[in-house]
Amino acid sequence: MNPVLEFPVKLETDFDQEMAEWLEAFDEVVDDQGPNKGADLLNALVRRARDAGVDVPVHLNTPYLNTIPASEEVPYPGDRKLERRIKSLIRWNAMAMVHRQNKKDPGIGGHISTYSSLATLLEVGFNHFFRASYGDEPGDLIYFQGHASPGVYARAFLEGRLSEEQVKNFRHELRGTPGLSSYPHPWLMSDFWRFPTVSMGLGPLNALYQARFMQYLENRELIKKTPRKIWAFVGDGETDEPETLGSLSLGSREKLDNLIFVVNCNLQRLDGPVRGNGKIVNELEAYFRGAGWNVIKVMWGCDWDPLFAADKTGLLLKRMEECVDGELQTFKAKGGAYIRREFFGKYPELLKLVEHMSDDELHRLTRGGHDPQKVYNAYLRAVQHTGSPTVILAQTVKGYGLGSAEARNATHSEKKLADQALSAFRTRFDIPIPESAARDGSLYLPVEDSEELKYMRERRRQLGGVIPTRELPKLHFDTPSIAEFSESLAGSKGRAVSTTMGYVSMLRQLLKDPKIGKLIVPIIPDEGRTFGMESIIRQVGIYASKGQLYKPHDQDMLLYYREEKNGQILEEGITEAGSMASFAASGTSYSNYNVITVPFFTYYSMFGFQRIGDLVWAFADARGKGFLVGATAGRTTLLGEGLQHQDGHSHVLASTVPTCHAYDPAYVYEIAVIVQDGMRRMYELNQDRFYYITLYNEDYPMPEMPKGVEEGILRGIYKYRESAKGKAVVQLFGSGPILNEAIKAQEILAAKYGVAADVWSVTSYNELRRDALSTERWNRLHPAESPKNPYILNAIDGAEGPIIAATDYMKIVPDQLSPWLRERLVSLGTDGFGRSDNRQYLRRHFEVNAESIATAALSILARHGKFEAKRAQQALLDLGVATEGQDPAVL
Ligand SMILES: Cc1ncc(C[n+]2csc(CCOP(=O)(O)OP(=O)(O)O)c2C)c(N)n1
Ligand SMILES: [Mg+2]
Repeated sequence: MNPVLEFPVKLETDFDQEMAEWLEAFDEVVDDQGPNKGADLLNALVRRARDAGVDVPVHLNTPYLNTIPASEEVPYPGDRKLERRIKSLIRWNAMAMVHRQNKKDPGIGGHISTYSSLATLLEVGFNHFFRASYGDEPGDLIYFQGHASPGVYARAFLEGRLSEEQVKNFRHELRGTPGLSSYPHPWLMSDFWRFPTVSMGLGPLNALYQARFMQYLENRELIKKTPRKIWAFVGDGETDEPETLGSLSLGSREKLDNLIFVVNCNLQRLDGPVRGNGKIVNELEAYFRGAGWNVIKVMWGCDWDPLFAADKTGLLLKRMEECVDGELQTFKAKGGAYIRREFFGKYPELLKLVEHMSDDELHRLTRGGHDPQKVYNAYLRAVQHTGSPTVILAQTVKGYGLGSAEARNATHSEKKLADQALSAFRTRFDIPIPESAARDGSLYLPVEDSEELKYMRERRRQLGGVIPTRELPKLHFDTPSIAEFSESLAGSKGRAVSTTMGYVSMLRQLLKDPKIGKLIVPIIPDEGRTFGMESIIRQVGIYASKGQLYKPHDQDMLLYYREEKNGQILEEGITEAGSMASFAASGTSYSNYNVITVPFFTYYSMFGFQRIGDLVWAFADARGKGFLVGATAGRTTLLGEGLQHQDGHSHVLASTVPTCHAYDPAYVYEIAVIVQDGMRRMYELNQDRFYYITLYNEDYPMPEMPKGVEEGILRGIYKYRESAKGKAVVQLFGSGPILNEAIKAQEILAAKYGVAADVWSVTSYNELRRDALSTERWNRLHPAESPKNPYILNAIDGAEGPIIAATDYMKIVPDQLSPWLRERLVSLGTDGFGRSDNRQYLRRHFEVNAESIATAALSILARHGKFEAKRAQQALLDLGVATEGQDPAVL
């Protein structure tokens, strides 16, 4: 029995006496019959108390102690001395790489205090837990705390995976020798890092959904079941991000015992304490426990064990529990004498408890996260635990070992150490380099056949190889030929359908494909019905790890709500962030699981980029592939929903992501061409890119694909309908459903004003701009050679007159081409806040209807002296375009 739980301290009243008897009886049950019977007894008592009307509070916190009592620990399996030595060398090199770089290049930055608090937590993992493979199967997936990257590099340096040259180029990525990126970026170090984690909160969220995706792949028999784990190292400050804690219940709901979070509770964030006036460990314990996670606290090192054992009254625990984190931090910052006076000194009994210890010994009393024995036992429990995910709350010291920077508020921003601190570091961790080299922050690499290097390598060999590494296995993918999309290419034969409907039937076809159908991962955040995806739910089922435990009320209907253990759809509920995390897991499965999966994440376009843009950015960094599909797109096409639903800017945001290829198709055959080519590029040609496609809910007849337009669709523009009335004097560009408005405008211009216009479908201004920029760059860099034309200019070669570009997105989308189209270009778009109304009124309001397009053409023709100005003015009146109203962009 743990002595600190003994009670009462003093038996002063009859009630104290009675309580002592109850506790003694309870102790007997536990001692004689085991802890389970103790728990039964307690539960029965709680039930009885509730029946009797006693208000029994729910406690989610356990005492401020290690969850695993010392008596239950197993001995450490490694060579503690050698491991400490290795860890010291890593600590040194991690610190030295930041220090020397900042000496050389002031302001280049980097972090030394995060890794210093994390070193033991990582090293125990590297030496005993993190498997790089399970036989032929891939190994554990580790999400590293981003700011601890110098420590991860320092280990790889000792392992001989990174050269001294590379390490010396930490944060110097643009020099002759490749350098090391500041943080985990697969884009920049594609054979090293797997997961971008440095934007706080994204790592834990992605890890959580990764764990679920791993089970999904197992349950769908796309990968073998292995004991593989996902480890996510999380900062305690990072837990303030809603993404970190916002989806915890998924872990327990799905029984993700393949997932382990390790929260590095160094009690500090960047500016100061995480919970100076409270206790972050208690707060997190309650949070995780409440969400059904297995919680293991690693609070105190082995050197506290004898003190706890000697403290028969529970006073030491009481003292710990009454300290807020701000005090705990101060104790570490101020040293042993202060700890004796302020911590132990509060109670004479506690002073007596430590009277045999020096001030220095008191200062060195270890926090749990720095004690390999405690950490090892926590990890062992975590990997053995079944039925729920585990969180390890490990108490550490920020800036551990950095002398004067230890546990200081400013430690996070410390980039350099003073000479004296460097010397002290060198002495404390016994780094065998001369004093002068230490002051320069020289790196230290032991000789090749040193005990340290041999031990490290052997440990990693036993664990299946080195970590982190990102692999790129050669995988085969059979892209369906374009002929297999024939239904989508054939048009709707006059039937009015939306691009969303066309896309859904295309997806249904793809899901039936005998070769790649099973690899498709449809992801929806509770909008399946909005997009008419019921038929897909019926066809392939919703993934539900438990199957369907109830009879759905609509079971008798054809399109019932079908959940299955091997269902294919990830129906995430109302979480775009969670869905995006699933998209990331699927979009990188080619590297993490050696299996290509093709995610189609279909969502309400407004709640995409602007809501979860940072996750999209991380997805691109991770070299994710797949299709983001923004449905109910367009500020005037989505009717009725108003300001917070009508998306007129996601294409602007999409344009900011370098690997995102964004398309705004008008017709279903355009979508088919884009999707087919996209699969070919991503999975056959292994291009690191992904797609954003907007879909609309406006019904209109889908034409059959004209001949020879494929290249234009993919590159961004093709002529859709030539003027029927002689050579055009004006060009009309349209995208999405606004293409139909351009066609109507063409008819108005011809019929009422005798003006001939061509109509072009612009599927992607973003693609056209990227092509033009790269051509222009080439021209700039090769002034002696004849200049090349960007695709846009070649495409419209010979087309005369001004260009009216109309879109359901902001004017800045077509304006992207203004450097090349210059004064020819007039953009009409939906700048401003949306409104609740129908399409007719919305398009009139935003001036993107056929009448606005036609009059814009007349207006610019008039300015160019090609049309009578008065007639143009009259046309505005005749066609009902308000000329004196306020600009919708500012309304
Ligand atoms: C989304 C986001 N906001 C802000 C930052 C800047 N930032 C970098 S580290 C840090 C403090 C981290 O504290 P904690 O999570 O406790 O990690 P520690 O370094 O203490 O282990 C902050 C605010 C960031 N990286 N990401
Ligand atoms: Mg912290």
